[in-house]
Amino acid sequence: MTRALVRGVPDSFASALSAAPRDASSQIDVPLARAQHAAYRAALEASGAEVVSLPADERFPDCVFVEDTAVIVDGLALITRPGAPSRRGEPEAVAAALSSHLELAFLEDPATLDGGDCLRLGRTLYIGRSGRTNAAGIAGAHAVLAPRGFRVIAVELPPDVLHLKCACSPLPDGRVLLAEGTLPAALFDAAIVSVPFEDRYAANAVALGDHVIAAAEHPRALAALAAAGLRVHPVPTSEVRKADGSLTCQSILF
Ligand code: CIR
Repeated sequence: MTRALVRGVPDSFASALSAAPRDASSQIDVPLARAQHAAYRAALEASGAEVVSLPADERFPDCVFVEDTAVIVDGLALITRPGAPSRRGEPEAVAAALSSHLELAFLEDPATLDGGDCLRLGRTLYIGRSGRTNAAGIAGAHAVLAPRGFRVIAVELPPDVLHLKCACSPLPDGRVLLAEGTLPAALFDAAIVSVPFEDRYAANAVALGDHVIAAAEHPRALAALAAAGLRVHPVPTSEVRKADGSLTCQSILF
């Protein structure tokens, strides 16, 4: 059974990072964020995952976004060094939780890498070079993964894209969910399920077997996923979105 590691929403989530300055309309409602996180956890369970929960840590406003702290491949957790300095302490508790299940590998300064920049397709790991993931981070991931038979492909991201998986995410059977007008489909050696550019936020979805957890606010994307033969679990995302987060970033599947 797939396990999904999640982490609670701290009170300090109200001051989570976001690229745009927070104004009156983008204040985070923490109780609502917690309710949406509960819906997310329920969707993981309905998709067949066993949910493993770590407590929130008030020192880290962004700690709910666990995906950025570890990349899982074949029994190994590559513990990251997140690109945002305020997030550097987040991996410690995640590494401790994963250590009883997986072998651990680590990245060293000056490498930075966020899990949200990593998309695995078969034996290939696509890694976005972004404001958070630098060339040393990609080289560090390559050094760990190449001996295990993985190919690493670096993808240059436009400055307005936070993470690679803001534009695309892996689906079952090797397909890729991709927002039109973001990255070239030819980048991936895979069948593509497209969402319109206007719904690009919904190109970030969590695939588990033939289930997919997707943003409830994007009915066209939900319809595209259903038409692709997937069992769709819509989850509300208004509060994580105010912190530049989405759905894959709230869990680590292992
Ligand atoms: C950040 O800026 O780091 C968080 N506020 C959002 C991280 C989202 N992570 C992800 O999409 N993998």
